[in-house]
Amino acid sequence: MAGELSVAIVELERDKALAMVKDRAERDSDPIQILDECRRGMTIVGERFQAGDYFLAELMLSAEIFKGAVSILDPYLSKARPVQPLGTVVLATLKGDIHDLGKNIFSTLLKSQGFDVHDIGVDVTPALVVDRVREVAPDFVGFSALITSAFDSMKQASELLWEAGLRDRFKLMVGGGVTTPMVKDYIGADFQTTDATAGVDYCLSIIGGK
Ligand code: B12
Repeated sequence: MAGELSVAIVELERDKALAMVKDRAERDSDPIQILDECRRGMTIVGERFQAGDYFLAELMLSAEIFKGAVSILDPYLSKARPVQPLGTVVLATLKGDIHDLGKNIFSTLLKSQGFDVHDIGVDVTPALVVDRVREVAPDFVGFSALITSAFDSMKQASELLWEAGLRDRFKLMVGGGVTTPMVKDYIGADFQTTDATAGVDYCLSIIGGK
């Protein structure tokens, strides 16, 4: 059953939802649990959209509420971060896709575990990915996808990274609601998931094995 916070997000009660997030965070509740309740609300909003009960305007409003919640929680999640980063991650949503809620959750969870995250945003060109990877020299690169038409941009980025001689220096991850093991193979990634926690566990396991 959805909690009070999830319901406030589903009902698009922005002020109420954000006040609840702030209040719970200040009262020392586990920020990851609060984030998870917000995510559950977003899942229900997605279901209503798919059923035709909600339209784009409602989706956009819920996305704004979610972003507000993440920015309130970010300092609480960072409290536990170690001084020396565990590893470096470059994240992007590729050309043709502007969805970023899942990417932002993954970024927040990675930061809470002590990773240094370079988020280059949405609708990112493959060439920009190559530039940032060359500049940052990350341990991991993560692509987030919610639109099937972004698969080709991800594949192109992966190919350009090989051509630039950079691809064997990091693990390539792909995540987001529309991704599958077949998409992973198509773009030549090392790991695929639709669960941000599994992505964090993967990064921890690779860093732990180094
Ligand atoms: C919210 C939403 C929007 C919001 C996006 C707000 C934002 N800032 O992101 C808005 C309203 C802007 C929007 C716009 C559009 N949308 Co939209 N949208 C959705 C919706 C309802 C939810 C997506 C979401 O945020 N889910 C919640 C997040 C938390 O889940 P997630 O991304 O999977 O992330 C989790 C994991 O996958 C993981 N993860 C995510 N990324 C990564 C990356 C790595 C590396 C790792 C390890 C893990 C990881 O972490 C998260 C937590 O576990 C979906 C429907 C659905 N049920 O999925 C449609 C959906 C994705 N949209 C869709 C469409 C078509 C559009 C539009 C084209 C609509 C239009 N006609 O204009 C435009 C997009 C334009 C574009 N070029 O991108 C379609 C895509 C169809 C397809 N297969 O291509 C969907 C599936 C709806 C549908 N059934 O038709 N949308």
